[in-house]
Amino acid sequence: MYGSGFSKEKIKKKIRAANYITVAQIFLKDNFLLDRQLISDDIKPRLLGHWGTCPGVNIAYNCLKSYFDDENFSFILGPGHGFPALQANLFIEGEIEKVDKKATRNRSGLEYICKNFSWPGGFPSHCTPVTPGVICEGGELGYAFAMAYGYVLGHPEKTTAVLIGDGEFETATALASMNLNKMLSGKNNGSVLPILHLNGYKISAPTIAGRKSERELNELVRGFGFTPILVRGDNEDAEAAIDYIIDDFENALKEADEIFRAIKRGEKKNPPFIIMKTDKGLTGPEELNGEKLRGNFKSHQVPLPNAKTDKNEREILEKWLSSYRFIELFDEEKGFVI
Ligand SMILES: Cc1ncc(C[n+]2csc(CCOP(=O)(O)OP(=O)(O)O)c2C)c(N)n1
Ligand SMILES: [Mg+2]
Repeated sequence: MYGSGFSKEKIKKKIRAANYITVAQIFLKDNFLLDRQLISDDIKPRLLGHWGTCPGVNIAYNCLKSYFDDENFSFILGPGHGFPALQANLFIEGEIEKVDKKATRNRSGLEYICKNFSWPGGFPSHCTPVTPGVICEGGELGYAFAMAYGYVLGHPEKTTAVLIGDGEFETATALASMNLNKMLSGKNNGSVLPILHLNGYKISAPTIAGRKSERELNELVRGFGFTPILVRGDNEDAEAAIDYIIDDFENALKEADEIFRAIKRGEKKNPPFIIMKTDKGLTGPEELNGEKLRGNFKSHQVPLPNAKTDKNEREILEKWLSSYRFIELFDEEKGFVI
């Protein structure tokens, strides 16, 4: 039923490629493959988008898709503001090209995707039904969890993983939905795998879950009838963080899978609930003018807001983009070499 193709090296490359395309969508209107040094004209005139959540989305998406590789698996994204990440992954997989002939997986398609993100007449800034596989207008947090349960209702063959932000976890709808496993668990329905993205921050402040001790958060999750499983990538070095979190993810998914199978056999078990701990804006710039960006609310939207006019910010952006070594992963004619 489940794939055995969980290749860490491949997942790392996919995450690097998705992170690069995420950042390129937010900032660039030209020079998408960094053929030359970034200049002001390469930067979009109005910078929009939400970076902070995206690296976590790219990690979860690629670990899950590598583990659950069958048609009965689906992924539900709570933070619709993480659209650049979703779009990046769908582009890499060729799903955008299926509905939009210009989104070819070569240089011209990459340019098209990046230039038209949050651009007049182009792609939106949040998930919307024009995106393949999306049925809801993104922007209002809280419903993802309930949707996941609705999706598997009466479909024991289905598994869905639902990613919710720790800010979203403060909404009434998401918190009330924590009770749904009491009604919808069991062998007649499918399996829901909630993943709480514990990046510690919402728009401009810390989250309550982010300030709880590990023990207190685990007990909260247990109290709702789940089995908490922690995956973490909060090391100082971004590449090391991703390395750790992929290993943790693989173990967590195996554990979750075993619990789901036991529930399907009719055993009484509390379903799994993954807590994914990462820095907000992981792999992004660490600081700007002495202010912390990575692992802080300041990475929520556009972390280098003056990249068009400020040479220093532009240089940080160029270093940031280059850190993904995208050119090793992409052939401008043949597309992705991952
Ligand atoms: C119901 C609702 N309330 C408020 C907002 C405004 N809003 C947009 S993003 C955001 C923060 C989300 O934080 P979190 O869920 O932790 O996501 P992160 O970006 O940290 O992954 C908020 C409050 C919203 N979109 N929907
Ligand atoms: Mg958050």
